[in-house]
Amino acid sequence: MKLYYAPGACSMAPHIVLREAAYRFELEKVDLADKQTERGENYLTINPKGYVPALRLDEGDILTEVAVILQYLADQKPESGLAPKLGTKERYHLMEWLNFISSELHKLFGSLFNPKIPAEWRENQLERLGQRFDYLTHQLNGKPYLAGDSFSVADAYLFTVLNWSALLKVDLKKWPRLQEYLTHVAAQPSVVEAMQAEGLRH
Ligand SMILES: N[C@@H](CCC(=O)N[C@@H](CS)C(=O)NCC(=O)O)C(=O)O
Repeated sequence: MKLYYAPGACSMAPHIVLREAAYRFELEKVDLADKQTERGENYLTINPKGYVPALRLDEGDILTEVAVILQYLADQKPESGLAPKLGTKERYHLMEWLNFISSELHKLFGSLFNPKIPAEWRENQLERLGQRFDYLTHQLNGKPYLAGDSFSVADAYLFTVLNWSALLKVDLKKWPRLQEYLTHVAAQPSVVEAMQAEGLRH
């Protein structure tokens, strides 16, 4: 298996899960500006959508979209306990979280990466993010993890996007539970290793 990634991007979520579930895998960095991989391949021939992550399966085909890759990885190793069994009510709740993180957090944060974002629009996006943070704070009250008592693929994804706060100058002071959650998940060995491998931490 090979994960195409960019340091600190949303591809870090499947990277964390690959480590958490003890997969054997390779990493290949992608330069998102010129769409070249570190081995000199045109990334558009691998993922014509041009964004990371992409996972090359051992059979050769390519899987994309964070929420789908995460579930694939969890389902191939059910013993890892990273997602409830397919078809169960708990699994639909996990999917609910993955969809929320993708459409309500990932994409809202994503717009803040654009250096051309007008100040007024940034304020609007921050206000909407704040509403999502209020909801998350409520949901994480008294719980160590997002979707149950143990770390799941939803935590790998939530950590990855919330971790952009510092970089994007999104102040989490109003949401101490989220800051606490970030600190707690950051200490997870799979997260430490993924961040080190991506050059984000010593
Ligand atoms: N819908 C995609 C979005 C992936 C995405 O937004 N990737 C970003 C990094 S976090 C990216 O590669 N952006 C570069 C680009 O779109 O050219 C998914 O869930 O995998």
